Amino acid sequence: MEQLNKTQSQRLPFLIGVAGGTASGKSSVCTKIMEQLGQAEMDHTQRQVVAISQDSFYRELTPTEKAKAQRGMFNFDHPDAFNEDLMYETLQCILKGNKVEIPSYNYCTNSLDFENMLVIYPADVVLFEGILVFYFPKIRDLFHMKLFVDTDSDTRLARRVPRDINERGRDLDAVLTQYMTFVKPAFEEFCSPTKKFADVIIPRGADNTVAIDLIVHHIGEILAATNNAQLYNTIRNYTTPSIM
Ligand code: UZR
Ligand code: MG
Repeated sequence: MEQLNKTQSQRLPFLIGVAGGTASGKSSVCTKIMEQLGQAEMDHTQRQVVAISQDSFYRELTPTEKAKAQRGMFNFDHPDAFNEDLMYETLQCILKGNKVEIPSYNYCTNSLDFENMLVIYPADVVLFEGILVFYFPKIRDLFHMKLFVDTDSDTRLARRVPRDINERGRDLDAVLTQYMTFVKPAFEEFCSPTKKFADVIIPRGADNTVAIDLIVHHIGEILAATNNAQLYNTIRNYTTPSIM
């Protein structure tokens, strides 16, 4: 992680947490928010809004755990599967306006991919999405706004099955066994209770265009205020003679 110069480090972001069960549409909600703000096609270094996934903070598994994961016997839906400290430190760093690098996650190998690091440039709005982003109190307290994507369990399972088979290299039996053994019980124990911490609950996820429009409108106002403040500072620095 790198310290940036003063101008960049003054860009202190508004941090939004996006939680919800597996396949509830968290990433899609983030993508829609970014698209509607005209951010999706923008160059990464220029973006005012960025999205990060909690998947980048799975902790590295021991060889025994890796073997379990290959057999679908490792619980990736449990809070212990995550590196809480790294998640906290990284968000702190982002909140201070610094550039950070985080690994991507490879679902086929169940491991972090340090070869393909994601560079997160300072932005005005940072979306952090994942099943358990509101679970850890220390991390929960960092968010300025908390969204919970609330999609029916059967809809989520119907989405999760083809996704795991097509994108994450699993077979049907393994997907269903893992769902019944780990995903569903962990959702009920750890994820669903965090809904009460949300400021806004989005029923039906990314299909809920009205909720997304409202959120986008609110973020748009934050961005406008930030842009105005930056413009004001630039003008003030330009017109105020420096006193030595
Ligand atoms: P989303 N997950 C995997 O399937 N494999 C991994 O290596 C790491 C995570 C799953 C995890 C969880 N559970 O339900 C899901 N399992 O990713 C969270 N089993 O991702 O929020 O995109 O559904
Ligand atoms: Mg996801």
